[in-house]
Order: sequence, then structure tokens, then C-alpha cells
Amino acid sequence: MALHRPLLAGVLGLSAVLVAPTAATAAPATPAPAPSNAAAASHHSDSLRSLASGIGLRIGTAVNTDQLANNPTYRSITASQFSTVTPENVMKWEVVEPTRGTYDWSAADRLVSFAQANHQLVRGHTLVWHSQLPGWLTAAAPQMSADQLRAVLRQHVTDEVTHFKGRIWQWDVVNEAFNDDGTLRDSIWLQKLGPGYIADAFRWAHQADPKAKLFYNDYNIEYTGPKSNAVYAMVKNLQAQGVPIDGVGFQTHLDTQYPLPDLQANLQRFAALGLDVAETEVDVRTPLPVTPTEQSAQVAGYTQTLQACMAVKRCISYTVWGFDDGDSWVPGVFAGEGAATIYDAAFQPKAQYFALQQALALGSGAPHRTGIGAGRS
Ligand code: 9MR
Repeated sequence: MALHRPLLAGVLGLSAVLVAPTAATAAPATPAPAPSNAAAASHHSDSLRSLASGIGLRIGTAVNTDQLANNPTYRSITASQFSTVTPENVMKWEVVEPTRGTYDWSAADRLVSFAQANHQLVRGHTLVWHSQLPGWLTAAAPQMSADQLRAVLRQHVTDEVTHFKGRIWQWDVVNEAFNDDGTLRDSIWLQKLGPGYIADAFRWAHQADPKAKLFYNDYNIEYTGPKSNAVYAMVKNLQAQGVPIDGVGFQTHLDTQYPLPDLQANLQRFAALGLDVAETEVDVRTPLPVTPTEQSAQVAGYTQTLQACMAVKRCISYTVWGFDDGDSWVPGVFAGEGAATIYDAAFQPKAQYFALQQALALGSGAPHRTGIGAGRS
């Protein structure tokens, strides 16, 4: 899940970032009555969402819906700092259809309502993936014929997109279908259905909600190399077949131990295909405990990733994968690493937060994104 080229210098070599704690930027921890959707968001002019709106860029976060329901501080920051939200887990297949044929949209519906109440757009995540599948499906799939499995997948895509029709800005239709060497991942989808499942999923999603922007989403495709080249070739191929694909999501899970050589140029080459691009799951982890040097690298990582997006007109959203260290997925997966987000576990903004704020403030002359709230054209 990470680049295998060591070199802190790649990140540190970036221009120094002034980390000026100029103004009180954390959202006030105003208690809001749970479980109200009214998060009392006062959109300060120096919030991330306000600063980004000047160039038509959406700033997002993955949302832990348990925290959203129970923690007023979490709710307040989610509402005040971000203009798009992504459900971290509650739109995944195992959550929405725990028993075959019985849907549970409740948690996802609550998030979508929260987003609407706070004038936020929603990135739907994710329809077709090899992970977080319901147990009934992984148990039954090996015995199914290709036609049976295709019908199950079609039903899932159609029912989920139909349920949220008109309320999703960007759908991650297919997630993480490639290996790092550029070959297709050996998932149940590839094994039984062959590579055509990818085009099918986009077509089914488009039929169910013709206005949603449909994305392919993956990690380790931020820089040129076998994996991003394979995704690039796939996208061109889908376009040549007339498949309705609108964008590519670059997850951007970074680690200060590895460099990020050519993100902007890579985003630009996908944009040049006529696609939207987005950074969809940004975080920058580091070995713990964090030293000042490592934190400088993390700050540079956030600045670099945001500036790359800002420089590319077709980069329409920049989403962090959770905003606080207390809720980050990183420590549970990468032993000894963490501190990957922009707020600490006590919901205080870190230098990483101020770096994003400053990049937005200094980048007000970046190209203005157009049609940002609109669906596909
Ligand atoms: O952050 C998510 C975590 O809570 C889940 O346990 C995990 C299960 O695989 O998925 C995490 O989110 C992933 C996202 O859906 C796709 N890209 C990688 C993310 C981090 O693993």
C-alpha cells in the first residue's frame, strides 16, 4: 500500500512551508443537540471550505458516522471546514446489504441528510470493491455461475445508485481493481466475470443515475509508474468503447518515508483525457513518535498534494481520509505509524491544517473550476 522507494528528501525538498497560526481556525466546539443535523456551522472566511470556494474547489473529508452522531465537536468541524463528505464505511456493500435482499441505508441516509443540511456534496464510496463484501456474498460467490454473479453485482449497483439518485455528486464506481504492477487484481469479480465487469459497473451506475459523476478510484496511482499507466490505459479504453466514466480518484495515502515525484503532471495527463480528477483519501502518515523533521515532511506532503490539485483545473475536489488522528485508519494497519491527519486526537488543528489553509489562501489565483456543483455534462 505504499511506495517502495525510500527518500524523505523527496518530500522535504519541497519549498518550505510557513506554518503561521495566524487566526483561530478550529471550528468552535459549540455543543449541538445530538442527533441534530444542524451543526451550527458558522463558515468562517478562513475555514478550508470558504477559502477553497474562491476557486470553485471542494474540500472534503471521510466521515465516521458514529462520531458524527455522538460527538458535537466532530460534527461541528465536519460541517464548518468541509464542503463535501465521503462515508468512510457506511455505503460499502457489507453495511448496506448485511443479509441478502435486506437493505439498511440508515447510516448512509443520515450522512446524506447531514450533508444537505450543511450545503455539502457527497462522494459515494464505493460500489464495486474486493473488500468489505457481505459474508453471504463471499460464501455464495464460489458456487455461482458467471451469469448469476453478474446479476448479483448488477442488482447491487443498480439498487444502491437508485436509492441515492440525485444526492451523490461523485460515485467511486470501481475501487482498487489494479495491483501495483499494473495487472488486474485477482478479485472474485475478475475471476468470475473477467475484466468486462468494470465497464459493466459504469454502465449500470449511469443507467441508475445519469447525472452522477462516475469515478474509478485507486491508491498508488498518484505518480507515474506501472499502476497509474495501467489505469490510464484502461480509462482510454473505456472512453473508446463509450463507457460513461467521468473521473479518476487518486486516493493519496502518503508516508513521509517515500517520495511523491510527479503528482501534478500525472493529474494533468488524466485531465487531458477530458476527465475530472480528484484527490479522494489524502493522509500523510509517519513513524511514531513524530519528530519535528517528520512533521515538516507531513506538512510538505499536505501542501504538495493540495497545490497539485489546485494547479490542475479539472481537479474538482480534495478529500482527507478523516480529519483527526483519533479516528484515522492508519495505526490499525501500519504498526508504529500514525499522526496522519490534520487535527490531533483532541481535535486541535495541527501544522498540517494550517498548511492547507495557507495553500488555499496563497493560491487564490489558481484556475477556477467550473460547473463544480453540477453533475456530469
Ligand atoms: O478507513 C476505512 C476503515 O475504517 C476500514 O476498516 C477499511 C476496510 O478495508 O477501509 C478503510 O477505508 C479504505 C477505503 O475504503 C478505500 N481505500 C483505502 C482506505 C483505507 O484502508
